[in-house]
Parts: sequence; C-alpha cells; structure tokens
Amino acid sequence: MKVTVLCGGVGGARFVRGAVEVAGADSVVVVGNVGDDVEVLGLHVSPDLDSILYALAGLNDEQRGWGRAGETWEALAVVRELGGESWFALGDRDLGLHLVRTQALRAGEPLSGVTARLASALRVETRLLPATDDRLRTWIETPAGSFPFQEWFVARGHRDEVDGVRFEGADAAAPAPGVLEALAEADLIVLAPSNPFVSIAPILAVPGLREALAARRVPCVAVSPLIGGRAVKGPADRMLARLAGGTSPRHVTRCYEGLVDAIVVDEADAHDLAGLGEVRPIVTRTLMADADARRRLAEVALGAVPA
Ligand code: FO1
Repeated sequence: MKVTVLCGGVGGARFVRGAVEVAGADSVVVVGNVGDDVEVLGLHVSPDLDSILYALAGLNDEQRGWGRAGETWEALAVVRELGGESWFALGDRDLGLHLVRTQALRAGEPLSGVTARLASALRVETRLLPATDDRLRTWIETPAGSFPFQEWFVARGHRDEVDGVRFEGADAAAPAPGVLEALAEADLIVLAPSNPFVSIAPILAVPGLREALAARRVPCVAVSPLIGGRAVKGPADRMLARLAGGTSPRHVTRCYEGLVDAIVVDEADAHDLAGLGEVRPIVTRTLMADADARRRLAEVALGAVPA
C-alpha cells in the first residue's frame, strides 16, 4: 500500500515516524510544510522538514520536540555574546544542516533536491518532499499586528490571538516535483495530527494541491491534533476555538471540508461526535507518548480505508 502523508509540526513528524515503522520506508511519501521556513543569521531553516528528517533518522530530541538530541549550543552562546540574532535557537549540530542547505540553495539547487540529498545523507529512505520549491511564507494576523510565522510562534511565544492566517507567495507557487504524483499514486492519503491552520493549510495553499485532494479517488483520513479538545502542545486549540468556532471533532473536520473521508479522534473526544456528516469517526488513543503509542496510532490511521 502506498501512503502519502501531509505533515507539519512536531506531532506530525512523530506520526510520520510511526507510519514508516508500520508501512515501511518505501511505502510512505511525506509532503512537508514550508510555510514556517525562516532565514536566521543568513541561513535558510526549514523547521518542519527538519523535524521530519530528524524524526525519521532517529536523531530528534524527544523532550524539546524540535531539533536534534544531544545538541550543544556553543555557537548560539557566541552569537548572543556578540549581539547577533539569537531569538531563534539554532543548536551546533542543527547549524551544520542549515549551512549545507543554505549553500545548496544559494548555488541554485531547489529545496526538494537538497532535501532529498540531506535525507539520503542521514540514511532516511522515505521520500520527503517540500510542498513547493517556491518561496511560501505563513503570516499570522493578530490584534497586535501581522507577523511572520516564527516571529509570532517563537519570538512572541504565540501569545497573541489569531484573527487570520495568510500564505505569502502561495498564488505563484507550484507543487514541488513529485508532490502531485504522490497524491495521484497513493492508495491512502493521511493528514497528520498537525495544526490545520499553520501546518496543513499552507500545504493546501499551493495551487493544485487542494484540487488534487478534492478530486482523489482513494480514501483520505485526517488525524485530529486535539485530545479532549486541547492541543498536546502549541496553539492549535486556541486557533480552532477562535477561527473555527470550537474544538470538537466536527470543528477539526470542518477545516478539511470535502477533503477527508474519515477522522481519527481521541477517546477523550468520543462523546462529541455529532455533526461529522459523511466523515467517519475512528476513535482510539492518539497521544504519542512513546514508540508503541506512535505505532498504534499509525496502524489505526493506515487501516482506516473505508469500505
Ligand atoms: N521553537 C521554539 O519554541 N524556540 C526556538 O528557539 C526554536 C528554534 C528552532 C530551530 C530549528 C528548528 O528546526 C525548530 C525550532 N523551533 C523552535 C521549533 C519551530 O518553531 C517549530 O517546530 C515549528 O516551526 C512549528 O511547527
């Protein structure tokens, strides 16, 4: 079975690792969000692609959620000492990857090309495709003003309520090579347990992707990122409450109207399954507390092919 997973954020990366463990590296293609890419200290950082790469390579820091395990912060300490840009914490090991990626991009290599090379160097066999090779950046509209994603998320600690989200450059972006094929050739499409507004929506904002998903002939299943109406980490619950009017499974499902056939929700949300319409609920434990839990969730989602 071929599975294509649309993914962003730390929870999404954990899920993808489970999906690869269940289905096998060759059976999974991952389409990653690039809307929260950021230039720091002159380096191109792709946090979501890197979370996926590090998770699949077994190099991710489980506690912190982002970046590499066993990280050191010597370079950042010097940057801080010298009054440089230190609001976005780049660890020493992580920096190595950003140096290689940035040099390749400056030499004209597309993001998809350098991502494939990085994956291969890290012995990641699963195909990881950025949604687009073009510049696409998520902006967050708040009562305090409009901010690039990482400025709102990291520098402001996502404290501002969100009135809207926009994707700069999306109109002119094209799907990266292989993305439309991965959707067309999949037996199952999965929307990872990622924030619908800032992880999945920027992928779907690339012209052709939402249309391809809407025209699918195979099942598409979303995994809700909420447990008991609350985000495990991050602002997804506050965003759903404000932008979608609530945090129940039907509010998550509404973010994906016409795009999904089933939604995997946590047992803690099983009491509130009204209003899902044609979308089939699948109830299970969704907290990916350890490797077993991660695999079990992936097994349920990948087994969610409606008859
Ligand atoms: N998140 C933070 O909360 N603070 C940071 O300083 C930070 C640095 C960072 C560096 C590299 C990287 O790949 C991720 C990093 N993140 C940091 C996480 C990042 O903001 C999030 O993973 C995503 O962008 C949200 O999906």
